[in-house]
Amino acid sequence: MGASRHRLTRRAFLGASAAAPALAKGVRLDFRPLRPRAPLLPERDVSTFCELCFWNCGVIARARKNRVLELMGHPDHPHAQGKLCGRGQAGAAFLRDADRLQYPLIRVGERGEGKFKRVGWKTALQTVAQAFARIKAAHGAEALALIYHGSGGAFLRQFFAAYGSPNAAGPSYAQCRGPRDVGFHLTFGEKLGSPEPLDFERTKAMVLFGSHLGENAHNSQVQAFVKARRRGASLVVLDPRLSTVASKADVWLPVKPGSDLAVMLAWMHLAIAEHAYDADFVSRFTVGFEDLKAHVADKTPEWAAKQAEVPAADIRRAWERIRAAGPAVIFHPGRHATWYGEADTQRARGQAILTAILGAFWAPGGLLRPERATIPPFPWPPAAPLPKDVDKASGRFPLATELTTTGLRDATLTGKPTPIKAWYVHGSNLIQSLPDVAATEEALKKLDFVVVSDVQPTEITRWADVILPEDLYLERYDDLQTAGTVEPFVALRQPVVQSPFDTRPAWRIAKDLAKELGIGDAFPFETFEDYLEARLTGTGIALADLKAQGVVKRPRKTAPYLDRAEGYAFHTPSGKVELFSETMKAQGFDPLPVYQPQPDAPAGTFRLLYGRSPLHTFGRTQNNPILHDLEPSNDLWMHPADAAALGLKDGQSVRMRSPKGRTSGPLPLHVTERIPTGVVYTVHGFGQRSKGLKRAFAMGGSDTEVMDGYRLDPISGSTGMRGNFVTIEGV
Ligand SMILES: Nc1nc2c(c(=O)[nH]1)N[C@H]1C(S)=C(S)[C@@H](COP(=O)(O)OP(=O)(O)OC[C@H]3O[C@@H](n4cnc5c(=O)[nH]c(N)nc54)[C@H](O)[C@@H]3O)O[C@H]1N2
Ligand SMILES: Nc1nc2c(c(=O)[nH]1)N[C@H]1C(S)=C(S)[C@@H](COP(=O)(O)OP(=O)(O)OC[C@H]3O[C@@H](n4cnc5c(=O)[nH]c(N)nc54)[C@H](O)[C@@H]3O)O[C@H]1N2
Ligand code: SF4
Ligand SMILES: [Mo]
Repeated sequence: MGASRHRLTRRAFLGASAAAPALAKGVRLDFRPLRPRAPLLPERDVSTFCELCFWNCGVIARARKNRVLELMGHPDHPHAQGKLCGRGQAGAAFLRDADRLQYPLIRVGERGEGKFKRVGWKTALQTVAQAFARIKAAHGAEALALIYHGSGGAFLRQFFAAYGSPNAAGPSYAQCRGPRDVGFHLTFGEKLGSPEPLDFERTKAMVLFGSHLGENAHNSQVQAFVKARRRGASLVVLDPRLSTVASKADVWLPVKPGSDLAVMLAWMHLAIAEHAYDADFVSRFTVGFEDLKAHVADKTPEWAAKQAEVPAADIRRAWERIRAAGPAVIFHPGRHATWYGEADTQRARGQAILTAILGAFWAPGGLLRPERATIPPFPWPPAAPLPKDVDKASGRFPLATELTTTGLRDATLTGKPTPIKAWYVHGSNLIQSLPDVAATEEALKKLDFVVVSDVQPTEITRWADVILPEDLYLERYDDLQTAGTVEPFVALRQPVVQSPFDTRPAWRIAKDLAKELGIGDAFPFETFEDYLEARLTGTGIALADLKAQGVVKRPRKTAPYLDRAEGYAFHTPSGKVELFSETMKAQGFDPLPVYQPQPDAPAGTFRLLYGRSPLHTFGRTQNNPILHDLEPSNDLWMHPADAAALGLKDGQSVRMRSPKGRTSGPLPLHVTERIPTGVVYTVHGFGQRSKGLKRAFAMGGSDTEVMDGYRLDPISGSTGMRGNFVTIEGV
């Protein structure tokens, strides 16, 4: 306020109040009366970590009373680096959303009809406990399946193990990173882990297969990528679509869907033909190089160019950049890798083999050796050994590293190898995350009992017999985060505010359910602080410090790079990096990655491709008030020639239809040359069919809804989802 403005005291203001009628007639007040302001309640900053996606970035939450005012990136948390992505910043908007699940519910109509009545926690938990006890008595505890995603899942898994069921799985394996994990594990004998341990800081070239960074908004990885690019690192992107990151590339290879491996084989061919591979690494640490050499002898860039439908000259141009950078090259292993079936594990093998022969394994600028903080597990009481899970009992997927969700669904439908009679679904909207929705719905109908623990009424909750509403991530404790790639660290999730509703954290639900079932001893702690204290004992970390700081970094115990002179015994059968995999051969799979072309789209249909939006995570953010405002719907990308042939115009509403007649949409058509003909593309997670999500309901279209099936990868057990073809119609 300018110095010339009147400052009015309360007395003067009262004295002037006679002028009020004149003022009311339109005289402008050029002063603001001074009113004694109520002192603001103090603000507090609480450290925690984000749950809007599984990057789990450290957050500093500013709160006053029971309100969160602002969420900020934690400066010391390696996944946040002081920043949050757009989704993370919008997290607090969930807290007072009336659409939230507010109290436990029990089904009153038919299963799937979506009719529920409110009950108390005691009734809800007793209902679950009675059903579980009944099923265990009749079919054994292995007839109970847990399907989970997210931080609270660990406690439910503990509950399932204590109660005797081995059948716990998440879509983050068979619908996400399964083939990648298996391909890298078969080659190096190491877990790849999350975040992907990529040395962006020192890299000289980055090669992305799909991996649409920037649209896929994994916070610190995007930041590291941007810094590497600014530093001058080369960028090669393979993607049939001109993704955001492809538009920034030095070389963009718009490969035909499913042809990445052909290009990789050509690069292996060039590396060997030009003696540009890392002969030292190859001779010290690998087996099967001569087999590989013979395998790629005829895989010239010209051969690959025919498969991938990109110019051979561009494959060579990309190779020149890779060659110049070696061994400081990142062949990004990808994350969502369940694309085309068996080809997926073979594609991951291709990425791993390139990493190896260029010497980029545990090397500066390539893949680095990740290190997690070692915090001893909670001293859980010993439990009886578990029987085999359904995949192991059926003997399928012997090379898989985790149980598959689809294996649980199959066992539910067929009763084989052992029947599954109940699902406990925690933080996973299976209607959106599993391809072949008809099979999921049939399985849900067939089950004796379904319990869903969620925070909002997404589609899966409609199928529940009992709904257990969880606290939101800003209202609860969860297990310690002990991640790390370069810097091992421990981070704490702790309540910032209290839930305004009758909701509870997963750890408490698991513990109380155990008690109801007479196995309360399986959770030998009273409060969550007791649990945390027990885990931190002997670590030198005080809970009070962790609460205050949110993140504690730990010194590394291993070097981030391989010491070649010292050597290393790889955890593979040969003790070496397996370019040629005897393990795969023994199981009847190609021991060297063989390129198999994907079929073209049948006439009149389009291959359905999908990806991410930086403002949404799967189907979990569409109803967030802020994110909904920013991006209420997805759209469907189509090439101008295809749109013209169908007589469709940019911006008009269209619907997707599967061969079995399942439809989704309407959603707006985006006519663009950024994708090839014969392909359509959309962002996953929209087209929600739950009316309880008042903002998100029926906005856009669901890719999953029109995925009639999947191409099974018999190596990892994963479900390739890009072999689905759809027709598009105007509405
Ligand atoms: N904002 C946001 N970020 C996220 C997520 C989110 O929901 N929202 N989810 C997170 C999770 S769990 C995951 S797994 C990741 C997924 O993200 P990514 O691992 O990056 O997923 P991709 O499937 O590799 O990338 C999708 C891209 O693949 C392209 N593509 C399709 N077919 C082919 C092909 O045959 N070859 C090649 N080279 N490219 C192809 C598509 O055009 C699209 O651009 O994102 C993570 N990050
Ligand atoms: N068609 C198709 N299918 C896909 C993908 C795709 O791109 N297209 N992507 C695949 C990938 S990469 C992945 S990782 C999986 C992801 O699959 P899911 O993990 O099943 O992901 P969402 O569909 O987001 O389901 C998350 C559910 O958790 C709930 N939720 C959110 N926060 C919390 C919480 O704090 N506590 C609890 N209890 N619940 C919570 C949400 O409301 C929602 O119902 O999907 C896979 N399936
Ligand atoms: S990347 Fe974004 S949504 Fe994911 S955890 Fe980090 S801030 Fe949250
Ligand atoms: Mo994923």
